[in-house]
Amino acid sequence: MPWNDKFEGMPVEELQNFQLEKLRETVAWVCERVPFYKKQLDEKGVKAEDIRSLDDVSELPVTVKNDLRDNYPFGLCAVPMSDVVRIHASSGTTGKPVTGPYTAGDIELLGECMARNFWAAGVQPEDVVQIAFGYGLFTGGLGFHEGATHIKCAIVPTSSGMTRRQITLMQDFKSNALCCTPSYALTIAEKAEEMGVNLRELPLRAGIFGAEPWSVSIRKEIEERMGIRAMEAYGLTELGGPGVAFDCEAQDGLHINEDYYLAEVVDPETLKPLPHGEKGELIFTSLQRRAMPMLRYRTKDITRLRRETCACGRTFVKMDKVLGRTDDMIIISGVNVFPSQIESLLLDFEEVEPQYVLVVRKKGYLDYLTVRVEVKKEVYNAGPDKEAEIEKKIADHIRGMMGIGVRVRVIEPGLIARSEGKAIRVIDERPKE
Ligand code: DLL
Repeated sequence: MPWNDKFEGMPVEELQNFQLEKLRETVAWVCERVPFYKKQLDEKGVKAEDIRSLDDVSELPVTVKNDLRDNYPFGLCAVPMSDVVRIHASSGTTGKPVTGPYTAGDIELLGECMARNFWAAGVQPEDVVQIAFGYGLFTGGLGFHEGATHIKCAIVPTSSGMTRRQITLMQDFKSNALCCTPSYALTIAEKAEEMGVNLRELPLRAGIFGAEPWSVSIRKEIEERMGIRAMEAYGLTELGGPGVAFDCEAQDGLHINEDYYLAEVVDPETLKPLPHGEKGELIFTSLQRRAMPMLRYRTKDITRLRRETCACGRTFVKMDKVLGRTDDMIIISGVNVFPSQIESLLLDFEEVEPQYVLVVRKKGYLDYLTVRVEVKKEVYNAGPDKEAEIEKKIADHIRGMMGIGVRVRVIEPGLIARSEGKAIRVIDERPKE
């Protein structure tokens, strides 16, 4: 049974009527309160009452990260500061951070969405939940905290880092669930092995991981090493943090919290809506957020949507695991490549550790890719001939599966910096335009 059967199991038609009503409300809300949106809606000649069906969402203006930056910090805020109870932010790699203000109702919404995520992962009120996402401006730590609070779990708010202590607390407090980035989960697993702690023997049962792309192979690797089910969370600061979409027991795509978010997939070049099943850029309109609602926010994340009867009984539309981002796509010999595709091919080899970086360089108009991947200790110790053999095997496999030539360099285990939050998987040495 889902956490909130009324919405999670609502018949699709009823759900869509609900979305339509909330969409109109949101458009009216921002039109009255956010000059940036009023101007754009006026220019397009769209009013809330003109929206007759969900397809009409395509008449609304899109919002991009730069709009948030240009209006930093609170230009897109729809409520006075007296109604704001919390402000999160994401630093990103360039420019000003993106702000995420919340009303008390927005925080409640975040808690509800995250409770659904925990519940679907089998987390119960009597469970001890260790939250190793960063607490602070990042939405991960406190976002998960809200969800576990709704369920009334015993929360261990470790935040990220101090990996030895994470493991000791996991043993001492008998944590049943762990929440962190998938790359940090691997760091924890590795450290536990080093400490001689068998995580599989601990009461740890479930993990909820997210905030960065991870392949199905990494999921299996984590499940295997920790003896848990590895579930997923997806979200972004601009839409309120985690809690946008979550994994159910079927582990076959993430259910989007459709009572709170209206999802579209569009062609990233033309912005033309794409039918379900086709891959494109994911766009969200928030339906019930009040402090900083977003109309058609372009996530830059690439995925596809599926509306199907899920084994779990939830009716919410599903998105596939994020395949990559429009901005981390590399074009090698004319082929679009996402780091996550390479990741899953690397993990087809038993000899490698799940630690790699992709180095992208430019020569003329072409991008060149070098894959640096750690190998297991015994393989590394076997010497250069063995290394060369594996490098060739991996490069051949990538060529066979993706039709691109890459250079593979196997490296000593432990050489790649371990992640405590979002891992850096791509080093882009191409000149900036
Ligand atoms: O990462 C929110 C979050 C926290 C989600 C904890 C899940 C768990 P931002 O820092 O704003 O917010 O980064 C958002 O991270 O556009 C995706 O590119 C990526 N991302 C988030 N979740 C996933 C996921 C948080 N499950 C950006 N799979 C998004 C792949 C993800 N990418």
